[in-house]
Amino acid sequence: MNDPKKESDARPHRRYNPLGDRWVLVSPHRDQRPWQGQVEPLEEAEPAYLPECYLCPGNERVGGIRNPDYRGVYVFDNDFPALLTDSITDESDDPLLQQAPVRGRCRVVCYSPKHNLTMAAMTETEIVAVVDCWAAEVQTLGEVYEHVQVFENRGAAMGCSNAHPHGQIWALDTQPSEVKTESIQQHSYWKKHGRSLLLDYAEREFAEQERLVFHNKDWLVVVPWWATWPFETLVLPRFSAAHLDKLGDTQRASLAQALKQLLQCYDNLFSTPFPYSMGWHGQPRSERGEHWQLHGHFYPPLLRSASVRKHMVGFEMLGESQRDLTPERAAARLRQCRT
Ligand code: H2U
Ligand code: ZN
Repeated sequence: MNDPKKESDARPHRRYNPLGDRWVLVSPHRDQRPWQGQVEPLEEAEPAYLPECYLCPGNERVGGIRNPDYRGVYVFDNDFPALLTDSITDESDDPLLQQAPVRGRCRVVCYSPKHNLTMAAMTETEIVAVVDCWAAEVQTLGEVYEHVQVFENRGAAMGCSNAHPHGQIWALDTQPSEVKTESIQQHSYWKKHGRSLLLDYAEREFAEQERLVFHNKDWLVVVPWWATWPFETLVLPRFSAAHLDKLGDTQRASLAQALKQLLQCYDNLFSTPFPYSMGWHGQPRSERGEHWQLHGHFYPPLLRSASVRKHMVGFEMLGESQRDLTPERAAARLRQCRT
């Protein structure tokens, strides 16, 4: 009989994402196709303090508020929040033109006062301070809001407006679509198997090894079986954890180590500050039971060099996501970039 792993390294197939309930088309035979399209601009080195940066200490933001002379992590209310504590009152369940109110709060987190620092270059102690800030925000906002989305857009390729190391937190009184799907999927897996989908998945990936990028005693970083972005990764706790605020001190320290290692691999891969969108999914406020497991998603757009990115267009907009490079090969390439 053919070895299915060998076949999936050379022939088209689809893989299922049980967390997101969707399929991805994998076309490994197409990995070497030529590229003559758009190239991404290279990012230029910047100084540790930039007078015109609205996130640097002591500078005035666009709305007129001045940042304090902060020395560590600094978090503030977004001056241009996508969500307000106020929403519409004319809710409608019209089957065609449905609308619903939404209330929330948006925050901005500066990881460091140094404009040109990246998380990969921060010390593990400095990264723990960022994790502590995320955890504190998840805890306070999670007492009021259904879902707290911690995320970061890094690099111009991901539409990030500013190189200063920072992320965002949007808290809202409902589960956004991606989170709702993950709630449903994790709950139905729990009902069927009496176990956590992502704890089972973490065990499976650790046993198989081939999609593993980094691991320590608490965390795994894998290119998931169902990855859609070329070098997408999933950060998985190897223990049961509902959300960031539930992590103990040693788990935060080992997470800082995992994040630093991953981000170094990313930056080394194409010898460029790797752009990405990343974010944490944890248990929403109203979810009960043990099905929900904390995890981090990294979605980087680069495909084959610092200047060539993947575009999710054509068949991907009209059919489903598609990739050429297999997750196994992507993981092997990231592993080779470890320092
Ligand atoms: P991104 O670079 O990830 O888009 O984040 C920048 C955020 O900072 C963005 O949400 C906010 C923007 O609304 N911002 C302020 O809150 N104050 C400012 O003075 C400028 C930008
Ligand atoms: Zn700055």
